[in-house]
Amino acid sequence: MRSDPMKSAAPPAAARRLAVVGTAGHIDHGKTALVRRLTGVDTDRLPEEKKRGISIDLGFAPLVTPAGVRLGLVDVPGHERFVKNMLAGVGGIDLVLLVIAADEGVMPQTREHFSIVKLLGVARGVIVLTKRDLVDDDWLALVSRDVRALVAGTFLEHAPIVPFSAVTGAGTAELLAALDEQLAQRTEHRVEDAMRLPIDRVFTVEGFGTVVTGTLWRGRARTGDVLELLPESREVRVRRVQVHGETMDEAFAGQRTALALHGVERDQVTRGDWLVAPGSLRPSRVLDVRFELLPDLPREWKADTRVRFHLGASEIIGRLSLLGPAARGALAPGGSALAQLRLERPAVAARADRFVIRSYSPSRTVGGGSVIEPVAERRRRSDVDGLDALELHESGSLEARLMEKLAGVAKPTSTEQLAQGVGEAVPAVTAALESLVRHGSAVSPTPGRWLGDTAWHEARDAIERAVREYAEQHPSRYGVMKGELKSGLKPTLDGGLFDLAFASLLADRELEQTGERVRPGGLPWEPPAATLALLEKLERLLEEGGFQVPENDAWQKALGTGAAEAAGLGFFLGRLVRVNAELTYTSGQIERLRTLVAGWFAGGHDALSVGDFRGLTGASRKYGVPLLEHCDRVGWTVRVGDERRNA
Ligand SMILES: Nc1nc2c(ncn2[C@@H]2O[C@H](COP(=O)(O)OP(=O)(O)OP(=O)(O)O)[C@@H](O)[C@H]2O)c(=O)[nH]1
Ligand SMILES: [Mg+2]
Repeated sequence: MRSDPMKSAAPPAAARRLAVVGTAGHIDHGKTALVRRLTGVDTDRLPEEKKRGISIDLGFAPLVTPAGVRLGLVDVPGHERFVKNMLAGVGGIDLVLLVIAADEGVMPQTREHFSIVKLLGVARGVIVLTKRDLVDDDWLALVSRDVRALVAGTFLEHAPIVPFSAVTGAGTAELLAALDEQLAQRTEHRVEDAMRLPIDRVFTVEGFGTVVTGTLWRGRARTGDVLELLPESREVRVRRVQVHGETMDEAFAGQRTALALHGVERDQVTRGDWLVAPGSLRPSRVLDVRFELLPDLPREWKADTRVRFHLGASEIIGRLSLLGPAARGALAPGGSALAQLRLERPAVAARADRFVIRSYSPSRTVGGGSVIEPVAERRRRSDVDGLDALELHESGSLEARLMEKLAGVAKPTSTEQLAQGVGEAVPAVTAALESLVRHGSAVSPTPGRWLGDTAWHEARDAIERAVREYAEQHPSRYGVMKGELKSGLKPTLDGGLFDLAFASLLADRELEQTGERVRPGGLPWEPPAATLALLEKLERLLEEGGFQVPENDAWQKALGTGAAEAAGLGFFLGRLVRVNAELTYTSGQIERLRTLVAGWFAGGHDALSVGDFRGLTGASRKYGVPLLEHCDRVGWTVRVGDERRNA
């Protein structure tokens, strides 16, 4: 069920004018006051927030910048106990407002929040020195210098620093201008990718049931869309889409989005769950990652440690085990290592997702990193096998990563499966695979399926070899039966791949097929003279007694070794005919039989009995019955009671 396409779809141009901006900074530094000054929205809505005068959970407010960019502002709490909530809000933001009170300067959560946005790979930001009204110019200059030192060598190195006062409004215009200037340089949202939204709030709305909100990370969400709720893997349908309280037909990546869902109860969803395009992501408790330890930690990091893993709006407890050389020692501050996360609950991750790691207790941010393999196999820490592949998967080109996925897979894999395996969108993966095919590294034996070049050639070689060997071992047979060939190769060759490789060998004339028999292409077939001689001898034996032929075991004994071979050749050449399990005739005898039967009916007879048949052919009942049944089978006669009629 899709909404009217004429009504929906703000063009992608409109989607380009969307962004999500998050605050960050120490408690009481004026984040909420700043958001209120810019938007008029008080994001401290909870009674406890009002009572204590601090933010506890996330707050949201819309803002249209002077340049017309529609922003969703996410206001985060600064208190060290609520960093967890802060983390749930900053995933997916385009820009950070690093808020530092001019009177207090850089404080512990200034550093921690700054570390978090760095670890999450937030690409741009504006530094706001709030409470400008409380300090003089000299002090402001001093604090500015401190801040420059803090951000030196980071993504905020050249970020504008805007002095601001929520009380007087000083700096508002400069702040908005700085926002627009920074947003103009940001990378575009992946509107066409598979939809993905981390859920940061869940509530119910009278008449609409369960509503979830989050920053739409990728893709679009439309009324009527069927989505998958993960990690539960529950199918849900979008009943209504809202952006900042306004009902829309469609929301795009880069928007704060509220979705009313059909198919799920309020208590079946929690912060940290995900909504994704069905089948696009798989939950897993085991992930392979690149882990980076913060440089300002006071001590080394142990190789196997209980941690809190933060991705999107989720916090999951688990163990982080360093892999490879680091597994035997510890990681020094500022270092990085391949690592495996083994979590208590499944995470929903994609390759290259950035995450944050906090120590279990006391909770503090210690590092983070990026996901390499979102659905990994458990491995022992000391196990170094496959670490090369993991490194390749981390930083290799898309082509190299695809080749790595194709290697060792003995049947064609779909584009979708490969895209999931390498964690990239289908169009990019298709293009890379096509380029691999052009360079001869991969093949597409059927549209939309792919195979490494090696596996493909191995499959073709295996078939060709089997056909050749059969032809050599059985020179008197035209070739191997196709079914026998396929089942013989089955243990090592996937049936679907056999069909594709077989068809391509026929098309290339590497093989020739006659009826069900297959032999090497371009190799003229000549049955061995000895077998032919034996066949002629058999034909003479069969014809000696008119229609009263010797039974199969009789002539087999008479001919000795090679009898079966000779008979097989006779059947293949059409010189012998099997009438029943005991009786074999030559094609000449069967031809004479046909002439006699046709003559009988042509002579004015209506019916042919077994007695008549004996008179006609001189064959006793023992031969007459099977021969007449043969006539029925091939359609020369029709049986009516005990008699035959002309067909
Ligand atoms: N004089 C002055 N006071 C300010 C300014 N901005 C905020 N304040 C005051 O500082 C206190 C804290 O402001 P908030 O905006 O709640 O601080 P916050 O950063 O949101 O705090 P948390 O969310 O708890 O981390 C409040 O009493 C504000 O009135 C400012 O620019 N000038
Ligand atoms: Mg606040």
